[in-house]
Parts: sequence; structure tokens; C-alpha cells
Amino acid sequence: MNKTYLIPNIHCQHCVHTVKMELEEIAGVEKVDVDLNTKKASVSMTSPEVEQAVLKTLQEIGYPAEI
Ligand SMILES: [Cu+2]
Repeated sequence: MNKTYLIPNIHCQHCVHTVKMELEEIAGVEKVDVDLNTKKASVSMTSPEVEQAVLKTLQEIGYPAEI
């Protein structure tokens, strides 16, 4: 499945890199694309259960997703 999240705290290429790296370390996350202009992260994951870990990680690293 694929989900897109709006992450308002993304403001530069460093943020993009951090979010991408942290999310890609989560078990079940297959692919992450982060767009600096739209502040959106597109996350491909193996199952819906993975989403909780994605949201939790974003919260923990200071880039909470706006839902
Ligand atoms: Cu930044």
C-alpha cells in the first residue's frame, strides 16, 4: 500500500534527507519519496499495520505528519 503524508516541519533538503532515512529504517517500509516543495512524503509499505510505526517515528524525530 502507499500513503502520502503532509509534514509541515520540512523546510529544506536536510529535512527531506532525515525523514527519508528514518522512515526507510522501519521494518515494512519499502520506499519513501519526500518532496520539498509540497512537504509531502509518499511512503510505500507492506501492510496497513506499518503505518503506526511510520507516524510514531515522524513524531519522535520532530516531523509529525498532519492528518
Ligand atoms: Cu531542514
